[in-house]
Amino acid sequence: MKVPASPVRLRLLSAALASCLIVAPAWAKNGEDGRGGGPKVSVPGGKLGGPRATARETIKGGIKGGDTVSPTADAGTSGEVLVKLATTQALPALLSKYPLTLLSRFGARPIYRLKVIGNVRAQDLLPQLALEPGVLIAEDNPLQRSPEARKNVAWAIGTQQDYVAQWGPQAMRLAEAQRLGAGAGVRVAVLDTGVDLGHPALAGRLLPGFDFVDFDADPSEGGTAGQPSHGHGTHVAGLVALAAPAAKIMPIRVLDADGVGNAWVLAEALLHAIDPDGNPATDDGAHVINLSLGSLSRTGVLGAVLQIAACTPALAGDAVGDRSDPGYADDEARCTGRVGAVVVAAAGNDASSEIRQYPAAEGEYGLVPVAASNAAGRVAGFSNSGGWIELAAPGEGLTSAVPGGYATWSGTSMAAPLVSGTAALVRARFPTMSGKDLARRLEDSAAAMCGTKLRQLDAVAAVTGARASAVCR
Ligand SMILES: [Ca+2]
Ligand SMILES: [Ca+2]
Repeated sequence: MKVPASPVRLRLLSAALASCLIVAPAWAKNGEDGRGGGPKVSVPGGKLGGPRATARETIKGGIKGGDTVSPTADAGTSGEVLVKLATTQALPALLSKYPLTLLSRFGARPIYRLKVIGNVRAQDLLPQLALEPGVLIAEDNPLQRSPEARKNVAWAIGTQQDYVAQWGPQAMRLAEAQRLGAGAGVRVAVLDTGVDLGHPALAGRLLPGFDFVDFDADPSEGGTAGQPSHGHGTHVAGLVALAAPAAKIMPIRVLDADGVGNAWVLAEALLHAIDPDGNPATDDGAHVINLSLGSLSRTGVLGAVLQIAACTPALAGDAVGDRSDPGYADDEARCTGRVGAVVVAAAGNDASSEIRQYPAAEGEYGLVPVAASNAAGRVAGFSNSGGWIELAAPGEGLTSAVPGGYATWSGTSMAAPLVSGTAALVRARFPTMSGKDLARRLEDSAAAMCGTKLRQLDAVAAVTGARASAVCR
């Protein structure tokens, strides 16, 4: 088991929601408080240290700190800098020239989390760092949130009956797809607020996970029902289980009960998901990774880690894709003769065709951004819908598990796990299909929707490879 070396600092949202009335049954076992660290502030926007050629498209004009989205902008974690270097040898020179100290490192890879010492501000160092020889990426460490936490979308109590019979699975033709297979043998990692490990909806479905918030092996949900994202991970995991009942779920806690984490923790968790035992020779990693979270700040380090997860070929000299340092040997070994993971990411709840939520909008191969649709077959009013998104899945008024029972929730966070579960159904039938091809298949097989260029997830078409209806319904 890889255990990260340093504690993570989380920023707590001040907005508390008086939401959820909840009665804890005997099988609910929470009580842990997931909070850590103090309030931290205000480093705007991620910055890439070099030109960035993305795999699928060149993304222009991401949201930057200070833009008009300030109420929802994601500040960086205070005084921290993430760097990706060309070689490990480049680090000592940086540490001697700048007021920086090493907090942690990604295994043997030349990717580091650094702390700024003294009164210097991280954002003042970034432009200089980016110009140093051997520095491929220098950026801050932006907060990551569940999109529902960012928009204060709470859940309402639901029932087990609502869970097993609801509109979403019907709209994506799930029952018919499951007659062809239920996802056996596939591992789906859920990087979220943790899960209720004792929830009946997840019984027999869970693999060992990890808690990157508290750094322990117990990824139970933290906090209490009054906190805006308490239950988020359990809800998401329940929807994966609904879509792929025979798949196994690896719960990894990266967000606290307020739905907040940061980019470094997310990157560490992604690496854990693809290789939980830290041995590239053993095939124990997730085939599908669900990210019902994000940030308005783009980060090159997360892009690099997504490429590692998807086994995207290295690209020497490219800020994100360069893996020429020997520190990436394990990544090459893991990908040799195996296919990469597919990463499914919520597109965000900003009701915008302009705003991009990252990492969903990173534009990497093997990454599927997911918008939310509603029961009328339209894009949900809260969902992002820009041209960088192709796929929508049911995400409005979905019932799933929460600690202590069931709840109905709306968000792109709920749409993503239905896509992840469908990806598991496809992966079970085609174990050698690459993450890149699987992502493409989910999008290409989707059904036309009226009034939008987005297409709706069709589980049957995804599994069979047929093209779904081109006529909107
Ligand atoms: Ca824990
Ligand atoms: Ca392994």
